Amino acid sequence: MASSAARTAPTAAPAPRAAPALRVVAGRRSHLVLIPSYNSGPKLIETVREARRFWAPVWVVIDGSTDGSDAALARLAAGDAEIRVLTLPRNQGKGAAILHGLRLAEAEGYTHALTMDADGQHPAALIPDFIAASRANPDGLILGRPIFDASAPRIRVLGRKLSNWWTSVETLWAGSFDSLFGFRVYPIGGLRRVMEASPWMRRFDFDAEAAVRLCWQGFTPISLPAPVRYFTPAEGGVSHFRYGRDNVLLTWMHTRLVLAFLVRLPVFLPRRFRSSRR
Ligand SMILES: Nc1nc2c(ncn2[C@@H]2O[C@H](COP(=O)(O)OP(=O)(O)OP(=O)(O)O)[C@@H](O)[C@H]2O)c(=O)[nH]1
Ligand SMILES: [Mg+2]
Repeated sequence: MASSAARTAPTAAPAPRAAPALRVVAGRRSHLVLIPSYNSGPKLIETVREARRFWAPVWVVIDGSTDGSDAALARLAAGDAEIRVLTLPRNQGKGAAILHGLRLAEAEGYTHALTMDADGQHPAALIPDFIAASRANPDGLILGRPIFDASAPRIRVLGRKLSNWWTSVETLWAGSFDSLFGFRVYPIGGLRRVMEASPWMRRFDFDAEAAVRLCWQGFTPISLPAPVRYFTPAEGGVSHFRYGRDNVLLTWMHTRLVLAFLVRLPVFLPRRFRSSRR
């Protein structure tokens, strides 16, 4: 495996203010893996087992699941003190599930969370590399850049190119990162504050808006490649993406981000020029 430093490509963000200085306290646990799950089927157990091979602790937020996947997980967690299951009684959305986990993690002293999806699409073997990159850059936002194989639906790959173009504009080309990929390491306090200041970012609009708003706050986006797989239903693949509903949500998200960006442009532009001259 190549070293994380070799893959790390920091880029300057148009920050309205300096990023809050984060310190990773030696000897204390700083990073956890956080998995939001809504009706993920048998892939949930596989995902959690894989994540545990590479990290401890692993927390799962069951987001009002009704498919019974939480029962099998409870059995797995009963035999492993490093797995914690948090349960939301009704479905609230991916962003809301992550926020729930972040608040508890912060209360227990964690500074960073690696988020990954529960459907087996993300490469658990890269957890240590991503966390190493985060430890080397505590004010960084470590963003997976998906490497698709032939299993990826073409329309989804094209759709995210459009979303990526918008996030590039909204961050004044601060970094070429993927706006929608959920395999990331977030600074917990920064993300919690950004989310608590917004009534949005609770559902499928979470990933892109979180990255853009953290860049605006001065966190440096660092993009690392990560292979992604799409499983067929026969292989246990589950997706809750709905083309109509979720594209409307994404369009509205970029509309409000562009409006907020335009308001902040007088602050961003000078900073962007200063950082590109360095
Ligand atoms: N869509 C969705 N996902 C949720 C929700 N709550 C938690 N999640 C989790 O968020 C992650 C992403 O959901 P997916 O439906 O796979 O969305 P996606 O990965 O962007 O879409 P695909 O590329 O089609 O897989 C999974 O781990 C879900 O279990 C929710 O209410 N809706
Ligand atoms: Mg998925």
